[in-house]
Amino acid sequence: MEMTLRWYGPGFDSVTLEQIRQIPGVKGVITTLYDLPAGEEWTGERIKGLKEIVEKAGLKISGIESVNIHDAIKIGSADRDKYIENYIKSLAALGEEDIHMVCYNFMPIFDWTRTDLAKMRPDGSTVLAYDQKVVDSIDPQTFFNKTTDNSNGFVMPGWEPERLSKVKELFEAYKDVTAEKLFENLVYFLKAIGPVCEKYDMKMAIHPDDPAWPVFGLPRIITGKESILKMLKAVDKEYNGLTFCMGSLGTNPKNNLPEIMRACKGRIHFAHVRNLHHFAPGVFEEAAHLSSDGSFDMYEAVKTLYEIGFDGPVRPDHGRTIWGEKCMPGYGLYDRALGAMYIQGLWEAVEKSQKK
Ligand code: CS2
Ligand code: MN
Repeated sequence: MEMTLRWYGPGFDSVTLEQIRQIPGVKGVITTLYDLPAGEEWTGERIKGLKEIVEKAGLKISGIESVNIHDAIKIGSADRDKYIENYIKSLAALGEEDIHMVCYNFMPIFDWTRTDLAKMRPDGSTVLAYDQKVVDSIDPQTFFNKTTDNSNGFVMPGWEPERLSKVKELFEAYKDVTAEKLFENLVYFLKAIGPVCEKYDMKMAIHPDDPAWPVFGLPRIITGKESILKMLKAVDKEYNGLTFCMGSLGTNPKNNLPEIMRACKGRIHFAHVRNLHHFAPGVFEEAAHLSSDGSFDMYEAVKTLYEIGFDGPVRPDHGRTIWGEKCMPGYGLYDRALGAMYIQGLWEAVEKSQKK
Protein backbone atom coordinates (compact mmCIF):
# COMPACT_ATOMS: atom_id res chain seq x y z
CA MET A 1 0.00 0.00 0.00
CA GLU A 2 0.96 3.54 -0.62
CA MET A 3 0.05 6.12 2.03
CA THR A 4 -1.40 9.34 0.64
CA LEU A 5 -3.34 12.37 1.78
CA ARG A 6 -6.17 14.10 -0.04
CA TRP A 7 -5.29 17.62 -1.13
CA TYR A 8 -7.83 19.94 -2.76
CA GLY A 9 -5.32 21.97 -4.74
CA PRO A 10 -3.90 25.48 -4.58
CA GLY A 11 -6.35 28.00 -3.17
CA PHE A 12 -8.86 25.41 -1.97
CA ASP A 13 -7.09 23.72 0.90
CA SER A 14 -5.92 25.03 4.26
CA VAL A 15 -3.26 22.34 4.28
CA THR A 16 -0.07 22.88 2.30
CA LEU A 17 1.96 20.35 0.34
CA GLU A 18 4.95 21.26 2.50
CA GLN A 19 3.00 20.14 5.56
CA ILE A 20 1.86 16.95 3.89
CA ARG A 21 5.40 16.10 2.92
CA GLN A 22 6.44 16.12 6.58
CA ILE A 23 4.03 13.35 7.54
CA PRO A 24 6.26 10.28 7.69
CA GLY A 25 5.56 7.78 4.94
CA VAL A 26 3.33 10.03 2.85
CA LYS A 27 4.81 10.28 -0.63
CA GLY A 28 1.78 11.12 -2.68
CA VAL A 29 -1.41 13.15 -2.74
CA ILE A 30 -4.85 12.42 -4.07
CA THR A 31 -5.95 15.61 -5.70
CA THR A 32 -8.25 17.16 -8.29
CA LEU A 33 -8.93 20.23 -10.38
CA TYR A 34 -11.43 21.47 -7.82
CA ASP A 35 -12.49 24.49 -9.87
CA LEU A 36 -13.69 22.45 -12.85
CA PRO A 37 -17.41 21.72 -12.78
CA ALA A 38 -18.57 18.16 -13.46
CA GLY A 39 -18.79 17.54 -17.18
CA GLU A 40 -15.97 19.81 -18.25
CA GLU A 41 -13.00 18.38 -20.12
CA TRP A 42 -9.67 18.19 -18.27
CA THR A 43 -6.88 19.43 -20.50
CA GLY A 44 -3.31 18.18 -20.52
CA GLU A 45 -2.17 21.68 -19.76
CA ARG A 46 -4.19 21.94 -16.53
CA ILE A 47 -3.08 18.48 -15.39
CA LYS A 48 0.57 19.27 -16.13
CA GLY A 49 0.25 22.48 -14.10
CA LEU A 50 -1.11 20.61 -11.10
CA LYS A 51 1.50 17.91 -11.41
CA GLU A 52 4.29 20.46 -11.47
CA ILE A 53 3.08 22.07 -8.24
CA VAL A 54 2.87 18.71 -6.49
CA GLU A 55 6.23 17.48 -7.75
CA LYS A 56 7.97 20.72 -6.87
CA ALA A 57 6.96 20.04 -3.27
CA GLY A 58 8.61 16.62 -3.43
CA LEU A 59 5.39 14.64 -3.73
CA LYS A 60 3.58 12.84 -6.54
CA ILE A 61 -0.01 12.59 -7.71
CA SER A 62 -1.10 9.09 -6.68
CA GLY A 63 -4.58 9.43 -8.10
CA ILE A 64 -7.49 11.77 -8.70
CA GLU A 65 -10.47 12.25 -6.40
CA SER A 66 -12.68 13.01 -8.07
CA VAL A 67 -13.35 13.41 -11.76
CA ASN A 68 -17.03 14.10 -11.10
CA ILE A 69 -19.78 12.68 -13.26
CA HIS A 70 -22.20 15.12 -14.87
CA ASP A 71 -25.85 14.68 -13.89
CA ALA A 72 -26.79 14.01 -17.53
CA ILE A 73 -24.80 10.76 -17.33
CA LYS A 74 -26.47 9.69 -14.08
CA ILE A 75 -29.93 10.67 -15.33
CA GLY A 76 -29.31 9.15 -18.76
CA SER A 77 -30.56 12.22 -20.59
CA ALA A 78 -30.27 12.79 -24.33
CA ASP A 79 -27.07 14.80 -24.05
CA ARG A 80 -25.18 12.26 -21.94
CA ASP A 81 -22.89 11.12 -24.77
CA LYS A 82 -21.43 14.60 -25.07
CA TYR A 83 -20.44 14.47 -21.37
CA ILE A 84 -19.14 10.92 -21.66
CA GLU A 85 -17.00 12.09 -24.58
CA ASN A 86 -15.54 14.81 -22.34
CA TYR A 87 -14.93 12.26 -19.59
CA ILE A 88 -13.07 10.02 -22.03
CA LYS A 89 -10.90 12.95 -23.13
CA SER A 90 -10.18 13.78 -19.49
CA LEU A 91 -9.14 10.18 -18.78
CA ALA A 92 -6.87 10.16 -21.83
CA ALA A 93 -5.26 13.43 -20.72
CA LEU A 94 -4.67 11.97 -17.23
CA GLY A 95 -3.25 8.78 -18.72
CA GLU A 96 -0.87 10.83 -20.86
CA GLU A 97 0.42 12.42 -17.64
CA ASP A 98 0.98 9.00 -16.15
CA ILE A 99 -1.90 9.17 -13.68
CA HIS A 100 -3.70 5.84 -13.46
CA MET A 101 -6.33 5.95 -10.72
CA VAL A 102 -9.55 7.92 -10.76
CA CYS A 103 -12.09 7.95 -7.94
CA TYR A 104 -15.65 9.04 -8.70
CA ASN A 105 -19.11 8.51 -7.29
CA PHE A 106 -22.52 7.88 -8.77
CA MET A 107 -24.72 9.50 -6.15
CA PRO A 108 -27.59 11.60 -7.50
CA ILE A 109 -27.47 15.33 -6.63
CA PHE A 110 -25.61 15.03 -3.33
CA ASP A 111 -22.20 13.66 -2.56
CA TRP A 112 -21.89 12.44 1.05
CA THR A 113 -24.53 13.70 3.46
CA ARG A 114 -24.02 14.71 7.08
CA THR A 115 -26.37 16.56 9.39
CA ASP A 116 -23.69 18.26 11.47
CA LEU A 117 -20.28 19.38 10.28
CA ALA A 118 -18.97 20.30 13.72
CA LYS A 119 -20.44 18.11 16.44
CA MET A 120 -18.59 18.70 19.69
CA ARG A 121 -17.16 15.64 21.40
CA PRO A 122 -16.36 15.42 25.11
CA ASP A 123 -12.66 16.07 24.45
CA GLY A 124 -13.44 19.35 22.67
CA SER A 125 -12.73 18.09 19.15
CA THR A 126 -15.44 18.46 16.52
CA VAL A 127 -16.54 15.90 13.98
CA LEU A 128 -18.95 15.28 11.14
CA ALA A 129 -22.10 13.53 12.31
CA TYR A 130 -25.32 12.08 10.92
CA ASP A 131 -28.78 11.69 12.32
CA GLN A 132 -31.47 10.17 10.12
CA LYS A 133 -34.23 11.98 12.08
CA VAL A 134 -32.78 15.32 11.01
CA VAL A 135 -32.62 14.24 7.36
CA ASP A 136 -36.22 13.06 7.54
CA SER A 137 -37.45 16.28 9.08
CA ILE A 138 -36.19 18.86 6.59
CA ASP A 139 -36.34 19.59 2.92
CA PRO A 140 -33.07 19.34 1.02
CA GLN A 141 -32.80 23.05 0.19
CA THR A 142 -32.93 24.05 3.86
CA PHE A 143 -30.61 21.21 4.65
CA PHE A 144 -27.99 22.51 2.24
CA ASN A 145 -28.05 25.98 3.75
CA LYS A 146 -28.01 24.75 7.32
CA THR A 147 -25.06 22.43 6.98
CA THR A 148 -22.94 24.66 4.80
CA ASP A 149 -23.25 27.47 7.38
CA ASN A 150 -20.92 25.39 9.40
CA SER A 151 -18.19 24.76 6.86
CA ASN A 152 -15.75 27.51 7.92
CA GLY A 153 -16.21 29.15 4.54
CA PHE A 154 -14.84 26.17 2.59
CA VAL A 155 -16.61 24.78 -0.45
CA MET A 156 -17.45 21.18 0.40
CA PRO A 157 -17.22 18.51 -2.30
CA GLY A 158 -20.62 18.09 -3.96
CA TRP A 159 -21.92 21.20 -2.20
CA GLU A 160 -20.65 23.77 -4.64
CA PRO A 161 -22.70 27.00 -4.68
CA GLU A 162 -23.73 26.48 -8.31
CA ARG A 163 -25.29 23.16 -7.32
CA LEU A 164 -27.00 24.62 -4.26
CA SER A 165 -28.75 27.14 -6.46
CA LYS A 166 -30.35 24.47 -8.65
CA VAL A 167 -31.37 21.78 -6.20
CA LYS A 168 -35.07 22.04 -7.14
CA GLU A 169 -34.39 21.62 -10.87
CA LEU A 170 -32.12 18.69 -10.12
CA PHE A 171 -34.79 16.91 -8.09
CA GLU A 172 -37.18 17.42 -11.00
CA ALA A 173 -34.65 15.99 -13.46
CA TYR A 174 -34.14 12.89 -11.31
CA LYS A 175 -37.81 12.21 -10.68
CA ASP A 176 -38.00 9.19 -13.03
CA VAL A 177 -34.57 7.82 -12.18
CA THR A 178 -35.15 4.63 -10.21
CA ALA A 179 -32.34 2.57 -8.71
CA GLU A 180 -32.54 0.22 -11.74
CA LYS A 181 -32.29 3.12 -14.17
CA LEU A 182 -29.38 4.64 -12.28
CA PHE A 183 -27.57 1.30 -12.34
CA GLU A 184 -28.16 0.93 -16.11
CA ASN A 185 -26.78 4.41 -16.62
CA LEU A 186 -23.69 3.52 -14.61
CA VAL A 187 -23.11 0.40 -16.71
CA TYR A 188 -23.60 2.41 -19.92
CA PHE A 189 -20.96 4.87 -18.72
CA LEU A 190 -18.53 2.14 -17.63
CA LYS A 191 -18.78 0.37 -20.97
CA ALA A 192 -18.25 3.59 -22.89
CA ILE A 193 -15.04 4.45 -21.03
CA GLY A 194 -13.67 0.88 -21.37
CA PRO A 195 -11.38 1.46 -24.36
CA VAL A 196 -9.69 4.56 -22.93
CA CYS A 197 -9.24 2.88 -19.54
CA GLU A 198 -7.65 -0.17 -21.13
CA LYS A 199 -5.44 1.91 -23.38
CA TYR A 200 -4.01 3.89 -20.45
CA ASP A 201 -4.25 1.25 -17.73
CA MET A 202 -6.64 3.58 -15.94
CA LYS A 203 -8.16 2.18 -12.77
CA MET A 204 -11.63 3.51 -12.08
CA ALA A 205 -12.56 3.36 -8.41
CA ILE A 206 -16.21 4.09 -7.66
CA HIS A 207 -16.77 5.58 -4.21
CA PRO A 208 -19.60 3.96 -2.24
CA ASP A 209 -22.70 5.94 -1.39
CA ASP A 210 -22.60 7.78 1.90
CA PRO A 211 -24.69 7.02 3.84
CA ALA A 212 -25.26 3.60 2.33
CA TRP A 213 -29.02 3.99 1.83
CA PRO A 214 -31.34 6.31 -0.11
CA VAL A 215 -31.59 9.85 1.27
CA PHE A 216 -34.20 12.47 0.35
CA GLY A 217 -35.97 9.83 -1.75
CA LEU A 218 -33.04 9.57 -4.17
CA PRO A 219 -31.77 6.14 -5.18
CA ARG A 220 -28.42 4.83 -4.00
CA ILE A 221 -26.80 1.86 -5.73
CA ILE A 222 -23.33 1.26 -4.24
CA THR A 223 -24.25 0.40 -0.69
CA GLY A 224 -22.99 -3.06 0.29
CA LYS A 225 -21.53 -6.37 -0.80
CA GLU A 226 -24.35 -7.43 -3.08
CA SER A 227 -24.68 -4.17 -4.99
CA ILE A 228 -20.91 -3.80 -5.32
CA LEU A 229 -20.48 -7.31 -6.71
CA LYS A 230 -23.36 -6.69 -9.11
CA MET A 231 -21.59 -3.57 -10.36
CA LEU A 232 -18.20 -5.29 -10.68
CA LYS A 233 -19.77 -8.17 -12.57
CA ALA A 234 -21.78 -5.99 -14.93
CA VAL A 235 -18.49 -4.84 -16.45
CA ASP A 236 -16.17 -7.60 -15.41
CA LYS A 237 -12.87 -5.91 -16.24
CA GLU A 238 -10.04 -4.88 -13.98
CA TYR A 239 -10.42 -1.19 -14.80
CA ASN A 240 -13.88 -1.25 -13.26
CA GLY A 241 -13.07 -1.20 -9.56
CA LEU A 242 -13.91 0.19 -6.18
CA THR A 243 -12.77 2.77 -3.67
CA PHE A 244 -13.08 0.81 -0.47
CA CYS A 245 -14.35 3.58 1.82
CA MET A 246 -14.74 2.09 5.29
CA GLY A 247 -16.60 5.07 6.64
CA SER A 248 -19.18 5.08 3.86
CA LEU A 249 -19.84 1.35 3.75
CA GLY A 250 -19.63 1.26 7.52
CA THR A 251 -22.55 3.68 7.92
CA ASN A 252 -24.63 0.52 7.70
CA PRO A 253 -23.53 -1.67 10.63
CA LYS A 254 -24.80 -4.71 8.72
CA ASN A 255 -21.98 -4.31 6.21
CA ASN A 256 -19.19 -6.68 7.19
CA LEU A 257 -16.18 -4.64 6.07
CA PRO A 258 -13.49 -7.36 5.95
CA GLU A 259 -15.91 -9.68 4.16
CA ILE A 260 -16.62 -7.07 1.48
CA MET A 261 -12.88 -6.47 1.04
CA ARG A 262 -12.26 -10.17 0.50
CA ALA A 263 -15.15 -10.45 -1.95
CA CYS A 264 -13.67 -7.57 -3.97
CA LYS A 265 -10.10 -8.84 -4.02
CA GLY A 266 -8.25 -7.58 -7.09
CA ARG A 267 -10.81 -4.89 -7.80
CA ILE A 268 -10.11 -2.46 -4.95
CA HIS A 269 -8.05 0.31 -6.51
CA PHE A 270 -8.10 2.80 -3.65
CA ALA A 271 -8.84 2.60 0.08
CA HIS A 272 -10.24 5.18 2.48
CA VAL A 273 -9.50 3.97 5.97
CA ARG A 274 -11.48 5.59 8.78
CA ASN A 275 -13.60 4.90 11.81
CA LEU A 276 -17.16 5.77 12.86
CA HIS A 277 -18.87 5.70 16.20
CA HIS A 278 -22.39 4.27 15.99
CA PHE A 279 -24.98 5.28 18.59
CA ALA A 280 -28.13 3.73 17.08
CA PRO A 281 -29.23 2.70 13.58
CA GLY A 282 -28.89 5.80 11.40
CA VAL A 283 -27.16 7.83 14.12
CA PHE A 284 -23.39 8.06 14.05
CA GLU A 285 -20.44 10.40 14.25
CA GLU A 286 -16.97 10.20 12.74
CA ALA A 287 -14.45 9.09 15.35
CA ALA A 288 -10.67 9.25 15.46
CA HIS A 289 -9.03 6.54 13.37
CA LEU A 290 -8.10 4.52 16.49
CA SER A 291 -10.21 1.35 16.92
CA SER A 292 -11.08 2.04 20.54
CA ASP A 293 -12.45 5.49 19.69
CA GLY A 294 -15.15 4.14 17.37
CA SER A 295 -17.08 1.07 16.30
CA PHE A 296 -14.71 -0.55 13.79
CA ASP A 297 -11.87 -2.98 14.25
CA MET A 298 -9.21 -1.06 12.37
CA TYR A 299 -6.59 -3.74 12.90
CA GLU A 300 -8.82 -6.32 11.24
CA ALA A 301 -9.50 -3.94 8.36
CA VAL A 302 -5.84 -3.19 7.68
CA LYS A 303 -4.94 -6.86 8.09
CA THR A 304 -7.56 -7.81 5.52
CA LEU A 305 -6.25 -5.23 3.06
CA TYR A 306 -2.81 -6.74 3.52
CA GLU A 307 -4.06 -10.29 3.11
CA ILE A 308 -5.89 -9.62 -0.14
CA GLY A 309 -2.66 -8.22 -1.54
CA PHE A 310 -3.86 -4.64 -1.83
CA ASP A 311 -1.05 -2.45 -3.18
CA GLY A 312 -2.84 0.73 -4.25
CA PRO A 313 -3.11 4.14 -2.60
CA VAL A 314 -4.64 4.43 0.87
CA ARG A 315 -5.69 7.60 2.60
CA PRO A 316 -7.03 8.46 5.99
CA ASP A 317 -10.52 9.79 5.43
CA HIS A 318 -12.54 12.44 7.26
CA GLY A 319 -10.66 13.46 10.38
CA ARG A 320 -11.75 15.28 13.49
CA THR A 321 -11.02 18.99 13.79
CA ILE A 322 -8.53 19.30 16.65
CA TRP A 323 -5.95 21.61 18.21
CA GLY A 324 -7.87 24.69 17.11
CA GLU A 325 -7.26 24.12 13.42
CA LYS A 326 -9.27 26.19 10.92
CA CYS A 327 -9.98 23.81 8.08
CA MET A 328 -12.55 22.26 5.83
CA PRO A 329 -14.58 19.96 8.10
CA GLY A 330 -13.17 16.45 7.81
CA TYR A 331 -10.06 17.61 5.99
CA GLY A 332 -7.76 19.23 8.49
CA LEU A 333 -4.09 18.34 8.69
CA TYR A 334 -3.68 17.20 12.28
CA ASP A 335 -6.14 14.40 12.73
CA ARG A 336 -5.57 12.99 9.26
CA ALA A 337 -1.82 12.99 9.94
CA LEU A 338 -2.48 11.04 13.14
CA GLY A 339 -4.67 8.69 11.09
CA ALA A 340 -1.96 8.19 8.46
CA MET A 341 0.55 7.27 11.16
CA TYR A 342 -1.83 4.89 12.89
CA ILE A 343 -2.72 3.08 9.65
CA GLN A 344 0.95 2.75 8.77
CA GLY A 345 1.66 1.41 12.25
CA LEU A 346 -1.01 -1.23 11.85
CA TRP A 347 0.29 -2.11 8.40
CA GLU A 348 3.87 -2.50 9.63
CA ALA A 349 2.75 -4.75 12.49
CA VAL A 350 0.63 -6.93 10.19
CA GLU A 351 3.35 -7.14 7.56
CA LYS A 352 6.06 -8.14 10.04
CA SER A 353 3.93 -10.68 11.85
CA GLN A 354 2.87 -12.32 8.58
CA LYS A 355 6.38 -12.46 7.11
CA LYS A 356 7.75 -14.42 10.03
C1 CS2 B 1 -15.79 11.97 0.71
C2 CS2 B 1 -16.42 12.12 -0.64
O1 CS2 B 1 -15.92 10.01 1.94
C3 CS2 B 1 -15.25 10.68 1.17
O2 CS2 B 1 -14.15 10.30 0.82
O3 CS2 B 1 -15.45 13.03 1.45
O4 CS2 B 1 -16.55 13.45 -0.95
C4 CS2 B 1 -15.70 11.44 -1.76
O5 CS2 B 1 -14.50 12.08 -1.99
C5 CS2 B 1 -16.46 11.42 -3.06
O6 CS2 B 1 -17.72 10.91 -2.86
C6 CS2 B 1 -15.75 10.63 -4.14
O7 CS2 B 1 -16.28 10.92 -5.39
MN1 MN C 1 -14.42 8.07 1.44
